Amino acid sequence: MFDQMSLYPETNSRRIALTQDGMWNFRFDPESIGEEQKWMNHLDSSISIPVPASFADLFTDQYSKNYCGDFWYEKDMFVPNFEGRVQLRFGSVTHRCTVYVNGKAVVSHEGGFLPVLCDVTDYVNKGETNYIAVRGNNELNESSLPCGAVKTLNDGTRIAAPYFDFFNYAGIQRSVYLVFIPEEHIQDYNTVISLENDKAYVDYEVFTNGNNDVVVTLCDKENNVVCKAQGKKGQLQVEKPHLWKVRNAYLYSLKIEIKDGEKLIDEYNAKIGLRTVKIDGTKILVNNEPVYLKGFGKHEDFDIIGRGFNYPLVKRDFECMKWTNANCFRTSHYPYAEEWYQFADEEGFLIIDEVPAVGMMRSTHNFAVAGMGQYTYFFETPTVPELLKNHLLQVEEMIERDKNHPSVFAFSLFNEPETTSTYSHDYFSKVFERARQLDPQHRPMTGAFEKNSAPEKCQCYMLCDFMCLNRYYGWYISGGPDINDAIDKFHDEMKRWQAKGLNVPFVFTEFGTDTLATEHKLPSVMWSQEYQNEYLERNFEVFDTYDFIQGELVWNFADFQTTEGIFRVNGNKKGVFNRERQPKDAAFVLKKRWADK
Ligand code: BDP
Repeated sequence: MFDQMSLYPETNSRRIALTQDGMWNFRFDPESIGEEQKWMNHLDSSISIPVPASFADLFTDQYSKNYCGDFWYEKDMFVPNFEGRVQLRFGSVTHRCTVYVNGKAVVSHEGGFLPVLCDVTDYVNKGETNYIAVRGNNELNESSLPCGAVKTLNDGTRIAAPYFDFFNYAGIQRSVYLVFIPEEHIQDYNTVISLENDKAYVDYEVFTNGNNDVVVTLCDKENNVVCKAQGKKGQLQVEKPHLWKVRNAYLYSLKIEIKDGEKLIDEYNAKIGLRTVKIDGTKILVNNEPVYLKGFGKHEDFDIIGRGFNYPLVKRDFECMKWTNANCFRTSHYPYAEEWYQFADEEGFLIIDEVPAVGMMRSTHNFAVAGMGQYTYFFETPTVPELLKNHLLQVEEMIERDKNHPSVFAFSLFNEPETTSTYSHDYFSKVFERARQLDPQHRPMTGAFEKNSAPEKCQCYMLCDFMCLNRYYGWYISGGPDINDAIDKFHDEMKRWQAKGLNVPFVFTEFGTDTLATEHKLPSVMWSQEYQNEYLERNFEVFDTYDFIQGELVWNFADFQTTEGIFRVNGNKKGVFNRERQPKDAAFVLKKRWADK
């Protein structure tokens, strides 16, 4: 339980959330002199920059785009003379930051994809303008998540060398709120749902920092009171519940109040969905009914704003996903802005929520090395204890933030690490153990494995409640005219998994081809739209052969930006949609298949 960490800011009769999005002042600090020169008191020679947004694609020069190091944001912020505690909440600052208020450091935070919360009550002057400064940093190393390195060019310029295949976007990429909450307040809550006969039970726990009583009220969509309970811990019973169903969601509102007799001390209004999730043999069950996962691995990625949060983009992405008849996506390769999960709750999408544990393989070309069977050591290096500390921290923060979303049905604790050594087993055992302790809903835990994690070699598959495989048979392995060989190899691997008799569901969390929306060719060639279609159809043949395969999430929903290199044509083009969210031909193939799958 983190004080307020998981509670999305809201305005109600006891709380006020004021957005601080807009233009902030900004400056790069390549020599890291800001701290010494007291930029937290005043930022000279700054420029205006929008929040939320990644800074990289706002500029027209190389240096700013690829900037790697410290950077500062600052803002004069009027703090009204409202009652209660004052907090500043950043949806995220990538990859790490220190927040200063009126020149004083309040909080430092590691990790670029989860909220940064600062209690600034003792630092602000209410009824006045206050000076807020943020020192950010976007360097990559092997003890932070995601993993990578910093490369220094001959002229001294430093650039990021990610061990992962997406652009190292950074900045204040999500919304910022100034929040007022009462002194005695709701800090957090847990809900656990169970179903029996025609009833749903919500076992809840509310955490507060005081001793007054808690009242919990569940209302339906029309705002009718369904049931009430009193106490910090208890159970709500719902007769004839409207279940939260996949692609047919129903959300109840859960009002949590702290009361001193009749006096209302604090209030928080959440949305919850009544649903259960379970793995039963090779089936994924939602409300005890089997679900086949159809959808995508995604990125938070768009032209100009980079990884910056943007409501219209969320809306468009959900509309496109719905149009393809999808029901699921993975937040590859990091937890997304909270608003994505709120939409998924409403739209009935399932989410595999992924921690930013990507790049845990010493290679900048994971995707290529993966096919070659080469050992890419990682977990025997001296930075591992520090990495593990960060990994556990991010798992904690992710589960704390997302644990009450009905859409989140599983947590993914890694993407494509080295998993063939006993070191990797020791490392991930600790990560899984911690994650299992933290999730009140006991959701399935998993991780996405690349091809080196073969059935005979992988030391980590046994940690997972269901298996997630990233496979590129017909792309990185035996592509183009060799596709028949690729499919033989694919069957061969699946038969070897089958022989292990794991009795768990297998989901393909990645498969796909780079495809240029401009290319058409008969017969098909790699990179043409025809090849993407053929590749998908051939992969489906394999999926449909084994009944333990219970899901297919295509890589990727849309084209996205990556580091430059000979493997990428202005980014990764494996999108089923292009970066502007218009369909390639493959989108129609999926729409047709998923209509009756
Ligand atoms: C996998 C990675 C993913 C890449 C993808 C690809 O998990 O991040 O973008 O392959 O090569 O290695 O397109």
